[in-house]
Amino acid sequence: MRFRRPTLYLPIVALVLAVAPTLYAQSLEVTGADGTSTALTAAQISGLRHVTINTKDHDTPAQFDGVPLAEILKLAGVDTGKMKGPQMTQALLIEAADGYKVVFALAELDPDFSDRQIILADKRNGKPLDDEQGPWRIVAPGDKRPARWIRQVTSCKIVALK
Ligand SMILES: Nc1nc2c(c(=O)[nH]1)N[C@H]1C(S)=C(S)[C@@H](COP(=O)(O)O)O[C@H]1N2
Ligand SMILES: [Mo]
Repeated sequence: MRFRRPTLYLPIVALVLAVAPTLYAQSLEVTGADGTSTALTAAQISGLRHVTINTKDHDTPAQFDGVPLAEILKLAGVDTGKMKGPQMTQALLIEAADGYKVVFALAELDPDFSDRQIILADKRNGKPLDDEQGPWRIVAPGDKRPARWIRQVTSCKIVALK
């Protein structure tokens, strides 16, 4: 009999069940203006173009690494660099695991419109973000208050004003 020793395989089953929700949570849903969604894994996100920002986290100097939101827009099908018309009333709605939400106007995120750096950060001072903040957090140093520095980001979606 193959499964005659539960003491051997039960701990393995328990471990897989314990870890599965965490693995599942570690994907980021990106949705375009047409409603098409893609789930990006942590590995896919770490493969995207990253930048490093030296800023302050509250009053403490901190370095963040992350993906410019312009890259996320491209994945959502936005042709950055040629935005006009309807895109001037579109925004990126970013949602977190606790239900917190923020928006950035698309024009805030396109390097042709703005020199602001706004990133989906995955590292703080060289280390992956902890569970309270990560795996992804928005870092937007140009905001004087950090209310849009949304922690535990789960999805990014293009939305339009009607
Ligand atoms: N997911 C999530 N992110 C969030 C919030 C929140 O309630 N949920 N609060 C925001 C507000 S109002 C502030 S001031 C900062 C606080 O950042 P801190 O937790 O690093 O101090 O987080 C922002 N990011
Ligand atoms: Mo806040």
